[in-house]
Amino acid sequence: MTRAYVGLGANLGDRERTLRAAVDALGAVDGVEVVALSTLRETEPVGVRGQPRFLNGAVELETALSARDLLETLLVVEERFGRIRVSGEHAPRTLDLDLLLYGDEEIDEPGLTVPHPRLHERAFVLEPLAELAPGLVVPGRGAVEALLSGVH
Ligand code: GSY
Repeated sequence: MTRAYVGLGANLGDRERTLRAAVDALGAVDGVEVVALSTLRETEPVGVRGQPRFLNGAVELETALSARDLLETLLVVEERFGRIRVSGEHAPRTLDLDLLLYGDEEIDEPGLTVPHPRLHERAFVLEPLAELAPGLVVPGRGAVEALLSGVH
């Protein structure tokens, strides 16, 4: 079993309802157990202009799935909740599930980069991670609190 962390985001529709339903859907998958859900917080859009505010959080999982199978599961759940990948990665989204961490592994394969490549520079990801796992070390980057102090 591997401890994994998934980033949650939404800026369209009933954001809280969608995020909570997505977490329930993840917990219903064979080989995935939801350990904890962070606070869901409203955040200003980062790196995109003219978009609605996001609701962001993170979920801590214990999983028997490989990182690749977990990623595929996230994509299936995103699609189930209406994520349509049309206008590139900067379009508003009903649901965004990002694989942030998979144990202490560093993976760099086509379509699968763990830790998530922008995790260390995003407060909207680091804050819920620090809430779930104080003292967590992001492989290759360092302690989550230190990363967080660098983005504030
Ligand atoms: O990568 C996630 C999508 N995203 C977000 C987000 O989830 N929250 C905030 N606050 N800004 C964002 N910009 C992008 S792109």
